[in-house]
Amino acid sequence: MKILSVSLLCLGLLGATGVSQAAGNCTISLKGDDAMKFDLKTATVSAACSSITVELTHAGKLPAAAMGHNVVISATKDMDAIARDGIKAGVANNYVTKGDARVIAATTLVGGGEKIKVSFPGKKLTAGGDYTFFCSFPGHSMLMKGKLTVTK
Ligand SMILES: [Cu+2]
Repeated sequence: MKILSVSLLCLGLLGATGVSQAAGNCTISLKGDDAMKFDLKTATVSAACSSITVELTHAGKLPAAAMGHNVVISATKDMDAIARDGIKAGVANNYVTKGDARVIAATTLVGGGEKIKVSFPGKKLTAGGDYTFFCSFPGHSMLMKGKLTVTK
């Protein structure tokens, strides 16, 4: 009987930890560099967050004109078209078409040594949906992308 109650307690603790992690994942923190890479291939956030913050740090030295980075979040199926249209929108628009309804969130462009962040409501995401974060600087989304997992 004693063993049973100890196991139940352990299960209870594990359950509580899982829940608090899901509710706590309201930040996506990414680092970009001069080698056209993000430090993460995956990130997880909760659709229950009233606000999700996307943070980007450019840890490199190159200026935004040569090696600028941003973070765009969209449904995975929309990524290629958003990136293509973003090239037309140009650097003045941070390589994101103004008012593009397919874009769930996007930071502005940063160069080496700079940081940027943007926030959006968690309700713009659906738990279990297929989402991607990527950089829309011309050519970068080939390498600079990752899977965004959305929990409840
Ligand atoms: Cu980039």
